[in-house]
Parts: sequence; structure tokens; C-alpha cells
Amino acid sequence: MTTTTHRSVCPHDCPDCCGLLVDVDAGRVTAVRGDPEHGFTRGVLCPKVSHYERTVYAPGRVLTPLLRRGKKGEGQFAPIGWDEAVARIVERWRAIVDDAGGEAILPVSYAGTMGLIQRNATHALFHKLGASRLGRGICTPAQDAGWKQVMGETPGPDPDEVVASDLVILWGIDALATNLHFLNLVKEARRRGAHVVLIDTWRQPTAALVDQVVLVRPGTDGALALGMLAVLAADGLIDRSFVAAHVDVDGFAALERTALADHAPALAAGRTGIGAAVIAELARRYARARAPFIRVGGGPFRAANGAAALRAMLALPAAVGAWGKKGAGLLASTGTGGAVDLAPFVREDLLPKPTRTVSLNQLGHALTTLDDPRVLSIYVSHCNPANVCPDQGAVLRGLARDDLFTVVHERFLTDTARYADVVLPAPTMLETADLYRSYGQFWLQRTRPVIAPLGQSRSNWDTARALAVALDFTDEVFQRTADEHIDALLAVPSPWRAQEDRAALDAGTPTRLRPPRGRWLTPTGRIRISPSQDLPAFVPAAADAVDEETRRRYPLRLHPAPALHRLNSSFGERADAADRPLQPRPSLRVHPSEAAARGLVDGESVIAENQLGETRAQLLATADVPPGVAVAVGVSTLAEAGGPTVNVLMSPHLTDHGQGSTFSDNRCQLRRAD
Ligand SMILES: Nc1nc2c(c(=O)[nH]1)N[C@H]1C(S)=C(S)[C@@H](COP(=O)(O)OP(=O)(O)OC[C@H]3O[C@@H](n4cnc5c(=O)[nH]c(N)nc54)[C@H](O)[C@@H]3O)O[C@H]1N2
Ligand SMILES: Nc1nc2c(c(=O)[nH]1)N[C@H]1C(S)=C(S)[C@@H](COP(=O)(O)OP(=O)(O)OC[C@H]3O[C@@H](n4cnc5c(=O)[nH]c(N)nc54)[C@H](O)[C@@H]3O)O[C@H]1N2
Ligand code: SF4
Ligand SMILES: [Mo]
Repeated sequence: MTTTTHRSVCPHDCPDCCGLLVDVDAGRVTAVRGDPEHGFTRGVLCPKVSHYERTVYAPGRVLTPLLRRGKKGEGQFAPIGWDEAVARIVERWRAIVDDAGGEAILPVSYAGTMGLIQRNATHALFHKLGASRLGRGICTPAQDAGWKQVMGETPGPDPDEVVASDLVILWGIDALATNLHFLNLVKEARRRGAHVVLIDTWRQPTAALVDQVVLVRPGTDGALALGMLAVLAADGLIDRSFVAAHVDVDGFAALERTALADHAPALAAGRTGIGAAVIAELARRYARARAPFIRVGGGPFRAANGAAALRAMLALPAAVGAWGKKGAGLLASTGTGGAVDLAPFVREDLLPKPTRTVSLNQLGHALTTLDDPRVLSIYVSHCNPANVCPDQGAVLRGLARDDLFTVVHERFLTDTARYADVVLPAPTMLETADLYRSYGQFWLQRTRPVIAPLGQSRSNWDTARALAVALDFTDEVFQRTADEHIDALLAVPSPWRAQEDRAALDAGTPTRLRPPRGRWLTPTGRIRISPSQDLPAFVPAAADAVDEETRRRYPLRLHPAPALHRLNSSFGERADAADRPLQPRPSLRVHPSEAAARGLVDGESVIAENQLGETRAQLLATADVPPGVAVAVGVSTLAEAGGPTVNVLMSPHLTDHGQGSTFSDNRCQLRRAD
């Protein structure tokens, strides 16, 4: 047999956005490797995506449309044809629109695929239907909002440059699991002499690869940043000429005064649990570094004070003039949104009238309580709300409603799909065309299908088109193929892309973007320390602002952390013999003293509870977690947890800005199971 090799891209919600090489024999994928010619990912893949052929051909792939036979949630289905599936959906939607209006329909999509076409494929359809809009703030919108307030549209620094740094701070990021290629560059910087610090709530796996671990109380990163700023101000370590030339001078002066008065290390120590001497030493080290690079993850910003925390952190590189030095700065997201304008594909203008926005973080409320109109149908695509949303108890009650018409477009029979009335089969990225940009690097890549869609699976875009045609929507947007849309999007010039790169892009070659550099893309042309006169302040997280009684009943500060062998709810399909570590038992990590105080022992089955519900997990007693904290690694299925998962304990409360999720900002208590 002859093997052919094709380029593709990893579609998962990961900052690295790896270039792939895919071997195909007689129409079948035989191997998936890293593309050594990709300028950022350089031929290396994480353990999840190497052997992706096992995901493509996993026994659990949904390969035909399915119609529900049993009760919602049972997972009993019978195969039907696409024509019947589309006809049933369209008939039901027409009746709902007539009776209750388009807003009774809600699209539920997120980041199962990050390809610009497939991820955004359903928007035009639901705009045209006049459906409710989904607020997709489940990840880090508070971080984005904090960045925007201070840095405006300025892109993030180049991750490649971290090799030139002499002080790297990994702040609330488990880079070993979630940002492997950046971590490899940090290792290179370390080989060249850089000091690497990890700031997290526990000694997570990346801790083994750094020089110094600083443990901060959950939700107090803003206090730590302001405490460091107070040291810089008191010790005369501020780069006055940088501030004068680039920063909102009055705002910075006011922030300095506030930091000195209210955030001196002794005060910051009380809030963060970090010794005053450690805060002072870290601040001095930061100021004296030639090129200090901060890389933040998501954890610190999924809290009620998330945007405030990033704003406080962004005062640090401004204070020491890190910006503009090679190998220095603060990376949250590379911010490549300007590279491709999606407006002609997403077609907001098709909305017949403004409609309400429903937060994905409050889907449980939307499905159980929201009225006027009640949500009567959801269309779930590249999202797994039964497993990933907070307030899981309400989400599951909502999904169980008999009068809710649920369509789920999926690759696998997820917990969400088990509640569907109609399941539609979705392909993997190797079966579709797309265009990928990243939030962790500066490369753009176009892909074409490497193999034909398996079974009767259809891409998100082809499915949206089929529904649009059946609804008699004749707008031009629904007439183009995915490839034609990519051509049209790339035909619109962007300062981020050079025209001469087009041929390489069309050939599927990873292509370097050209982020605008050399000025602050803010309304004032300066780094804005105090947009609209409000200073970055330390506000306690929601779970720290509770009354004494709540604190006593639920003494542990609970937050999630990423799993090495899963990506959110994805990769459970690989739980076969060859990939056993992909099937972990849901667990909760606490300090041995917390276990002992409750008469619990390492490894036993416990119930974790709070005011929202309870879940069962295996207790892992480990000194990696400080007293007072409980860490839930990974996203589990209902079957693995034997009932609701840890997300039943996660509050639907939203962040200070950006309507973000607050997964990091919760409490619980533990007791022995049975
Ligand atoms: N406990 C806990 N909960 C969490 C998190 C956590 O760490 N812990 N993380 C949170 C975060 S940061 C996020 S971003 C969210 C993520 O939430 P989601 O975006 O919902 O999670 P994923 O598991 O990445 O993807 C969902 C589904 O997309 C499907 N899919 C993949 N490709 C395609 C495709 O081309 N078409 C279709 N139709 N489907 C496809 C996959 O099979 C998968 O079931 O979860 C949040 N929830
Ligand atoms: N293997 C793997 N890779 C992934 C994912 C995955 O689930 N698994 N998820 C993908 C997605 S959607 C995303 S958004 C990214 C997320 O990538 P990361 O940012 O690495 O992951 P987070 O889940 O946000 O958690 C990061 C760290 O924040 C810590 N943390 C929680 N609360 C606080 C706090 O208050 N302060 C501080 N300093 N630290 C805190 C947690 O302990 C954790 O170690 O990774 C992506 N890549
Ligand atoms: S999940 Fe991330 S590291 Fe793994 S292959 Fe995909 S982009 Fe690369
Ligand atoms: Mo995320």
C-alpha cells in the first residue's frame, strides 16, 4: 500500500494549536504526528493527540443520525436518515417560532473545535432564526476584559521570545498539561540561566520543573500583585522613564499611592498567605531582572475578582518597563482576533431584531427558570454542557425536561447527547476543511479534509447549511461551501497577513502572522492603569466574601485544575486498554491534615458537598495541596462519578467583568461516603 502524508491542525481548545502530519493508507488514517516544519510546535505533540487515529476510529463514534427511544438521559436511540432528522428538527422549530417566537430556541456551542469555520458555523443560522444568543463566557472572559481595559487591542507578546528571558513567572497555569510548547521554550530559557517561578494554589505537576513555587490563597492574586507593586514603589524600583513615556501617568501615580498605603507586604501577606519577605524578594527579583516574562493561565481569572486580578498584574510590567524588552512582558492571550474578520461568515445582521443573551454559565437557570419565552429547544454543537457547565444539578434538571426539544451534534455519545431527542453525527478535524488561528502563538493555517467523513457524519458547517436550506433560508452565506468561505475570508486584507503569504496558506503551510507592534492600541495610546478613573483594587473573591456560617459549613476553598490526559470533557473515548490513563476516577486532592481532621484516609470514597449539591469522589490526601484548599483535577462523566460530577458544586455566579465563569471561586465540605 502507498502511504500519503497530509498536513492538518489540532482543533482542540489549547493555546498551542499544533501543526499535524497525517499518514493515510487506502483512505484510512494510520498515524498522526507533529509537523516538524511548524514554526511554534516544531513536530512535538502532547500525549492526547498523538495516536489521534484512535479517536477517529474509536468504537464510540456516532456515525448516523439518531432518534431518542428511551427516557432522556438513558442513551437509548435508533438510527434514522439525515433527511428524516432534518425534517423533524425543522418541523419542530417552525412550530416553536410560530407559538413562542425565535427566542424560545437557544444555540449552545463552545470550543470542541477551534477552527474558525466549524466553531462559528451555527451563528448565521441562529441569527436568521431570531434565536436567543448564547453568552460564551465559560473560559476566561474576565482575563480578556482586564487586558482590554489596560492594554486595549494590543496583541500579547511573542511566546517564542521567552527563551531570552532571565526570569519567567508561570502564574496560575499548568503548562505541562496545557501549554506544552511554551513550557519547552521556558525549559530552554532555564537552561540558559533563567530563574523560573510558579505561582499557584498548590504544587501542581508543573511545580516539578521550576526553581521556585509560591503558593497563594485562591482568589488573592490581585493582592499579591499589588503587594509586589508596593515593594517596587517603596524601594525606588520603578522605571520612571518608561512610565512617563508609555503609561497613563496620573493613574499610575494614584495606584502607587494606593499600593503603598493598603498593600504593603505585611498586609498582602495576610490576604495571600505568602510571607511578607517572600513577596518582597519576588518583587525585587522581578524589578532587577533584565527581561522578566509573566505567563498567566486561566485559574486566577475564573473568580468574581478575575478582571481586577489581571489589571493588578498588568501594573507590574508597566512599572518596571518590561514591555519592549526582548523576552519580557505579560502573556495572557496572544490576541490574534484581528487576523481574520469573521463578520461576513457570522452575519449578525441577519438577526431580525435584537434578542436576549443567555449565559452558558447559567444554562441551568435558563433551562429550568427563565421565562418569557421559556427555552423550548436547544441545539448543542461542539460543546458538552452536561459535563462542563457550572451548576450541573440545574443543567441536568433542565436537560431532562420532556418539553425541551434537544438536538446534539456530536462525535461521541456524551452525557449531553444522551439527553438529546435527535443526535447528529459530527466528524473529526481530519474530515473537514478549516482555518486556524491560535490564542497562544502567531501562526495561521488552512486545512483541507484528509479523509472522507466517517459514516454519515457531516461537519458543523454542512449541517448548518442543510438546516438553513430546509428552513428555506436563501441568503448567500448559506450557499457557499466551507472552502468558499475560507477563500472569501482570506480575500479581505488584514494588516496581520501579508498578501504574498496567501499561496502558502492555500497550500496548507503554517504561515506566520504579523501582529501590529510598536504602539499601544488603546484609546489614549498609553497603557491605561485607570480606565475611567477606577484603579485596580483588591476585591475578595465571592467564596471569601461569605458569612461565618457558610465558612464554617463549607470550610474548603474548591477549584478545578486541568488533567494531563483529557482536554476538558474530550478524550474519554480513548479509555481503552492502550490508553488507560485517559480514564481517571474522579478525585479530590486535600492536605493530609484536612483528611485527618475528618477521620478520612487517602484513597477512600468521599462525598463533597455545598449549598448547590453533592458529588462522590476518591479522596487523595497529599501535601502538594495546602490546608484549606480542595482541588478537582479534570472533567469527569456522570458514569465515572456515579452521579453528578464536581461541577454540581460550581456556582453560576459571574465575574466582575466579561460575564465569565467562577469555577475557581467555590467552597465545599467533605464527609465519608455511605
Ligand atoms: N470541572 C471543570 N469544568 C470545566 C473546566 C474544568 O477545568 N473543570 N474547564 C472549563 C473550560 S476552561 C472550558 S473552555 C469549558 C469547555 O467546554 P467544551 O468546549 O464544551 O469542552 P470540550 O470537551 O473541549 O468539547 C466539547 C465537545 O465538542 C465535541 N466536538 C469536537 N469537535 C467537534 C466538531 O467538529 N463538531 C461537533 N459538533 N462537535 C465536536 C467533542 O466531542 C466534545 O464532546 O469547560 C469548562 N468546564
Ligand atoms: N491537558 C489539558 N490541556 C488543556 C485543557 C485541559 O483540560 N487539559 N483545557 C484547555 C482549556 S479550555 C484552557 S482554558 C486551558 C487552561 O489552561 P491553564 O490555565 O493551565 O488551566 P486552568 O484550568 O485555568 O488552571 C491553571 C492553574 O490555575 C490554578 N489556580 C486555580 N485558582 C487559582 C488562583 O486563584 N490563583 C492561582 N495563582 N492559581 C489558581 C490551578 O491550580 C491550575 O494549576 O488549557 C487548555 N488545555
Ligand atoms: S491539545 Fe494542544 S498540545 Fe496537544 S496536539 Fe492539540 S494543540 Fe498540540
Ligand atoms: Mo477554557
